Amino acid sequence: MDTHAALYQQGQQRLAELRALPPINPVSLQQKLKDHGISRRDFMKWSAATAAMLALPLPFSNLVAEAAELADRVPLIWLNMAECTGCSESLLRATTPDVSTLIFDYVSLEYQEVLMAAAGMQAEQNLEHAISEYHGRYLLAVEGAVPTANNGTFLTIGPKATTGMQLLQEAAAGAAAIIAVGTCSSFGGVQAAAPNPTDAKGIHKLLTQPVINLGGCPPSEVNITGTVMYYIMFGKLPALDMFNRPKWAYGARVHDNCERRGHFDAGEFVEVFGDEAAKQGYCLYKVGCKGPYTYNNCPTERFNAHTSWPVLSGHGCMGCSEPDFWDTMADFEKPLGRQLLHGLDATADTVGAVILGLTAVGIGAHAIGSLFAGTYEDK
Ligand code: FSX
Ligand code: SF4
Ligand code: F3S
Repeated sequence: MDTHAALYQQGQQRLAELRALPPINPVSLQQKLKDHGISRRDFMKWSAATAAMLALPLPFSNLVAEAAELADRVPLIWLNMAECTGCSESLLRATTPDVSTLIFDYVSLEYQEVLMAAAGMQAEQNLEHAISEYHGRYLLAVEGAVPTANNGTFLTIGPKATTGMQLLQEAAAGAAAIIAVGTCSSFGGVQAAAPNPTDAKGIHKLLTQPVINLGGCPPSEVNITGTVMYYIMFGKLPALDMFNRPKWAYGARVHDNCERRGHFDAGEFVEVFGDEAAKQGYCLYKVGCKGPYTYNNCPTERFNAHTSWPVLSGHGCMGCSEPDFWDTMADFEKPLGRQLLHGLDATADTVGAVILGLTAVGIGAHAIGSLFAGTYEDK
């Protein structure tokens, strides 16, 4: 049996198991869609687009649709550690709710500090209840890095001043799968930037279970929803890259799908922000774009209900989905070429050719990336 047929069968089996569980949400997804004026046709279009985004062939769109309808059978606990809440914002950014945001509204979101009405003791009780009631069944999403210095006391949460470290351990113990939402939770992010006074860490460094890392500061709402959908559909992790990021989202370089790539290849660069070249939409490499070293689907999926992404809005990619980007990708408005390609004395005018040359001899950006992000495996 080919792999897609086997995967389809796995999905069918998983969804049958979920269907046998009682619904947690009293209102069905169909009703919710109807209430928001989203037609069945739009929903099926969304299902087909989601299947395509997950690199699955068209027949899988039926599974996506069914998984969306069963999304409330998988309880979701979302913890906020040390971060700016941009990940939650990214998810909620759509001005008019589209299917992705509605599904998030529909999943059984048991605990989410930004969205829930409860506060104080009540919030804490909700969390304790969800952890014990759904032990072994819930999906755990964690946003933010975990400060570990001083026994974790740089971050305490709730009325009992539980440290982030403790809370993470307690919630992770009963989780069926764990998603690190954003670069902070995946790799430490801005909290872990040098000199990292609180010894902040990505959650995988504190856990023994596998963690799916969704790099991005913040990650797009499609990468968050797509990952949740994949888990609901198959009950397992998707194929992951060397930094445990889903390949369907982080498998290609920003640079390779960028709409300004033709200008890069033609040597047409913005020299300073606001110049004539900027007005023409030329390449932003010389003003610091890190797209050649960054893996993410921003150019194809974009943000804010697919409306825009950093390069389209006129600023270079900052490499925000890569480990340690605050330290390794800075200065954000200067090319990295000189530091990276030491010895080659690459001027910004020739660096395009140099990067292309390296690719041609088989040294891809992943290899370059791993030179300065190689600490990932050291726990
Ligand atoms: Fe902020 Fe999330 Fe950046 Fe971090 O995003 S957008 S600092 S990845 O944890 O809230
Ligand atoms: Fe696009 Fe940046 Fe690559 Fe230029 S360097 S083509 S702006 S990703
Ligand atoms: Fe981040 Fe670059 Fe995308 S800065 S949002 S990975 S374009």
